[in-house]
Amino acid sequence: MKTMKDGLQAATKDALHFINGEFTAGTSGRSFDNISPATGQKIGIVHEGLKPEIDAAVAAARAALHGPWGRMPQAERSDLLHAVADEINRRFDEFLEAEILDTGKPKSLASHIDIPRGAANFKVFADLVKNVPTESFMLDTPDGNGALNYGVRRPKGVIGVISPWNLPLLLMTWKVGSALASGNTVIVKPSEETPLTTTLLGEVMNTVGIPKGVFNVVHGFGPDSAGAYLTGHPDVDAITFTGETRTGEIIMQSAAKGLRQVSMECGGKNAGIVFADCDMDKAIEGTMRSVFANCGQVCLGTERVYVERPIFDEFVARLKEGAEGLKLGAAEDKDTNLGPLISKEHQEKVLSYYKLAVEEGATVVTGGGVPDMPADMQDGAWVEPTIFTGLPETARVVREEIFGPVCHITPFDSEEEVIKMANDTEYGLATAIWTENLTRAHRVAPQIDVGLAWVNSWFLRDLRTAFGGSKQSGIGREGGVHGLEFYSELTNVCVKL
Ligand code: NAD
Ligand code: 6OD
Repeated sequence: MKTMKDGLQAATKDALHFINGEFTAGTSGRSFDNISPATGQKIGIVHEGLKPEIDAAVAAARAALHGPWGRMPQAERSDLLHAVADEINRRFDEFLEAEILDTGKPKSLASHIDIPRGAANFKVFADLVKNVPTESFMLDTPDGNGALNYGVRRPKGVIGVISPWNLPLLLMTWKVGSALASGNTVIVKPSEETPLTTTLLGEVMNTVGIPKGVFNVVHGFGPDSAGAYLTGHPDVDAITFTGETRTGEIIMQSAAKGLRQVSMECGGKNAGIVFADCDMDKAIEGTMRSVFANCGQVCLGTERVYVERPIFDEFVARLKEGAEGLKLGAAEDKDTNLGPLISKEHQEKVLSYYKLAVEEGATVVTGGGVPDMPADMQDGAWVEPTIFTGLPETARVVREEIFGPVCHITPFDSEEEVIKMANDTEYGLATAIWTENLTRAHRVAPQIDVGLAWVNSWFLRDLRTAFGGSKQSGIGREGGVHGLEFYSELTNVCVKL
């Protein structure tokens, strides 16, 4: 395993685009610095792609659809995707190091979630695509002979993938795995904050023999940069996006031209619901993770916690104790369980909410500021894990997505009241319900207007199931057969007998 020092040296190599199987700096002549969120130091440069790079990537992806990839039998394609997963696992330490450099997240987290899921996302969809049937119907006809209808799935074509920075490899491969398994070709525009693992994946694609042009990467920003050129490109057949709701709205406008389909996985302001009949140890452990994991930068994370009044004080005291026990520090330190935020800009945003909470009248149970860090990390994007209480449901801190290691805890008195409070949001991504009364769990879960409802767990993922959100948390579902539906065109063949 390389040390962080070696890694820093290695990462000073440029993050290049990957177009038609070749690494290239492109022709824009533009680049920007890749900054470590843990130290504030430059760790490399990233080449910025503009229209020419997107045009080249789209042309390569289109050509690949008509080349060996398009002609390949499904089983062979699935085997290649298994090989991609195996190669990610073989180069596990390199992916881990790249992800840690870009995000500063604890190694313990990235090695258990980000990198293994990066590999699993290829295996699951490679297997699934071989086992999902399509519909068929016999139709009566006046002559009595009937007609046979059956569905045939075809790749949708060239897919634009726009991914965020919080779980860079995991969220990008979540889309790419499903898209490639369905026979499409892709152009990925990873977040400008986290270019490294997506770039490394280009090497993996070449090593295992994925044909040129099937997987392309163009780096850059959103507006007036690679992101906007990709989503506005007329030869991109569909766009899959994960990121902020406001960005999703802009991308939908681009996609409207030419009626191109979108899949949107966007923001959340998720409620945790803790009933007095919960197993308190489980509820605290789960809520600690759902609030603070990945420094709170998880779309599924809990930012609003509702606790039934008889256990409110005990719950708040125990969550406070947990938050104060978190260890912020270097990614490779095995005791570290909280990393930095992704950037100084995001730090400013989170700190502005910490300030706003106080202005809105919150009680600061713990945190609320910038922690004291060792000298080499003082320029990093660190914030304290934070808990607030005492705000009304109308407070901005209770309504707006913060995306940091922070929650607000509110007491409730009845099931009916908490369902109403949980649903009083413009978002609808996820909830986590804590109760030992499973009848209650089955009754409450479907009444929360979200795409994902966990009971006595959080972020427990079966990749065969539907993933996505309602209201402003997204459009559509990916995962399992739902992903295959988005990434395929279904032709109904009607044969008159
Ligand atoms: P973001 O919307 O700022 O950026 C996401 C991606 O969109 C980046 O690659 C960015 O460069 C690109 N982009 C920005 N403007 C664009 C434009 N005009 N055209 C094309 N591309 C553009 O989001 P972020 O800050 O990277 O991620 C955090 C957000 O993502 C949070 O709101 C979080 O809830 C959400 N998120 C949702 C899910 C989910 O599955 N629902 C998962 C992870 C993150
Ligand atoms: O687990 C997944 O497949 C997934 N899309 C997780 C999203 C996490 C959001 O930050």
